[in-house]
Amino acid sequence: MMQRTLIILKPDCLQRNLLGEIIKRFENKGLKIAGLKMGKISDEQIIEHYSQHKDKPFFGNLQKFMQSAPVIFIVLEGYEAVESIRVIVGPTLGRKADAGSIRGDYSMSQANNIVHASDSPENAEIEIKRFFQPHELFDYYKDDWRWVYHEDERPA
Ligand code: FUP
Repeated sequence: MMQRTLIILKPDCLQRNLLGEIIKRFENKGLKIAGLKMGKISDEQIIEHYSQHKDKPFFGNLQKFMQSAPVIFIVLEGYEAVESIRVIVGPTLGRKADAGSIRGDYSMSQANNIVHASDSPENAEIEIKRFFQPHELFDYYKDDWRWVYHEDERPA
C-alpha cells in the first residue's frame, strides 16, 4: 500500500551540515518527496508531537533542543513507506543503532539523533496534518518509479 510519512530533520542535522546527506539517502532509496519546508516548531506543536513524553523528566530538554534552530519538515511517499523509513532511520538511541542506518552512521545520542520519522501509518497521518497544509503537499508523476517498483507495487 502507498503511504506517506512525516520526517523532521532535527536541529542537530542542520547544525552539523547533514541536511543534504540525509535527503540524499531518502532519494537514493526510491522515496518520493511529497512536501518539504523549513520552519520553527511552536510550543503547541512540540507538546502535541511528543505528547506521550510531555510529563517525563527529559521533556524540557527535548523541547529546548527541538526549538533551538529551524528544522526541515518532509513528507515522504512510497510503498509501505512508514515501516521502510523506520528501518533506514534506525532505533532511537544513536550510539546503539546499526551501522548503515541514519542514526547508526551519524549520531551518538538519544534526542540528538538527526531525524524524526512517524512510527505508524495512523501517527503519520496525524503528524502530516500537524505540520503541513493540504496545498503544501504535491501529487506528481515520479518518473523513476517505473524502475524502483515492480508493476504490481506502483500506482497505475
Ligand atoms: P523515536 O520515535 O525513535 O524518535 O523515539 P521516541 O518516541 O522514543 O522518543 C521521542 C524523542 O524523545 C526522541 F527524540 C528521543 C527523546 N527521548 C529522550 O530524550 N530521552 C528518553 O529517555 C527517551 C526519549
